[in-house]
Amino acid sequence: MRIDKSQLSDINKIQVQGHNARFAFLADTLLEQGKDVNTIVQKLQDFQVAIPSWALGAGGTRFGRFGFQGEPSNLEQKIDDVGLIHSLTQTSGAISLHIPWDVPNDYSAIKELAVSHNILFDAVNSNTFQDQKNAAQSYKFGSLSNTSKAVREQAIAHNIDVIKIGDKLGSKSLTVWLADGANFPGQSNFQSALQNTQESLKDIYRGLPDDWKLFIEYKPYEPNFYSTVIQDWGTSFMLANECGEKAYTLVDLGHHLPNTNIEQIVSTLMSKGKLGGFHFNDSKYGDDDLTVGSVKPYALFLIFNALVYGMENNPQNPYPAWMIDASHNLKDPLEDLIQSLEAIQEAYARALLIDQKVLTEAQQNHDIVKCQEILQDAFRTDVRPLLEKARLNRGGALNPISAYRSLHVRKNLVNERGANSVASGL
Ligand code: PSV
Ligand code: MN
Repeated sequence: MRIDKSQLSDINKIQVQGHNARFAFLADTLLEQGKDVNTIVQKLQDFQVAIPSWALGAGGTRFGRFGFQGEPSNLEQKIDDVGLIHSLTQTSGAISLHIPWDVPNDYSAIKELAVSHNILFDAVNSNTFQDQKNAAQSYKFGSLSNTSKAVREQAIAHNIDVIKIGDKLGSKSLTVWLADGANFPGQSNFQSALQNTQESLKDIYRGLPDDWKLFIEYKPYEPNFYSTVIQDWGTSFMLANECGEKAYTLVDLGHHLPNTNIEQIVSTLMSKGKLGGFHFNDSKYGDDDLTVGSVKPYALFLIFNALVYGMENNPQNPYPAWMIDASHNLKDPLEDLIQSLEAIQEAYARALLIDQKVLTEAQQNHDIVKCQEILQDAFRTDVRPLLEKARLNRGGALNPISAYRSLHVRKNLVNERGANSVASGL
């Protein structure tokens, strides 16, 4: 199924009057405060978030998986699904592949399909947390950190293969997330595990094309519950620094212990020019992979404040690669992703409302009350008309969820793919 712009403009026609009134009211209010509405809308139009191929099917837990009908069962269908979300939201113009789940059979056909949906290939992800059929070595006791040289070499070679696959598609970055760690005290030697990981990452880095980036993701626990080799941003930062200037830290919002001050981590990394990529999701306890903004929208807003500040003030930091890394057990995965995209755009728009100059002045005067007022005033603003405007300007849906439902997207997908179609992935 494809959604064309004329279908959306028919649906938008019914809603546009309400939008115009909401937008005019907000634009006037913001104008009175001296805010440049057009620039904000343009920034929202330009903001694109990659969708990971593994989030298009229903996620599961170790207790079970409740599939969702009409899931994409191959790479072509996954790209089609991202295309559907992108036509509605106009903010998901990229897909992030996981290898070996998403190895293309016909590269030019896959590239053409992506172009037809206006979709780019974002970072490619390697997988050394599962054993592949007929693999010579097992990752049961780790991959890049393994005590066995043969295992490390297999994992390094896999990462180099992933780079080659990504290169053929036009990707420009490799994300490495390692499950490596220990489940029990005494199981492994922290120093040699870290040293092995560093050497393995350097080998991968040597295989990186000049215009590529290496993103090193961290996570405190799971699947190992005693220790993880790349457990926190400091470890990732140190590894990235040792690899070289094309290596960066990747922040996944779910990969922090409860109450960690993620906005401070973001600021530190950006000031050092080392924040390469960003995975959005929400969490209550750990790597819960919940819909973005569903649990802690204010924390997300504060993180965006740090990101906006960094994007404006840290030329040493590259423009970060944005991706959603979430999945949901119960909802329609596409509706879940649409909700996440909306929450990301909302947090971004609110952060753009903050007058950084006035905030800096208040900070310098130690006017804490004013600082808080500035942040909360932005957070309390209903920015949805700005998001609607950005979508409308790009030919998307004023209200993506209601358009998705009125076009019966899921029903169509089930008809095309069958009720029992299952997606591969996490
Ligand atoms: C596992 O925690 C994980 O969700 C990481 O966040 C990676 O980005 C993703 O899997 C894909 O490997
Ligand atoms: Mn992630």
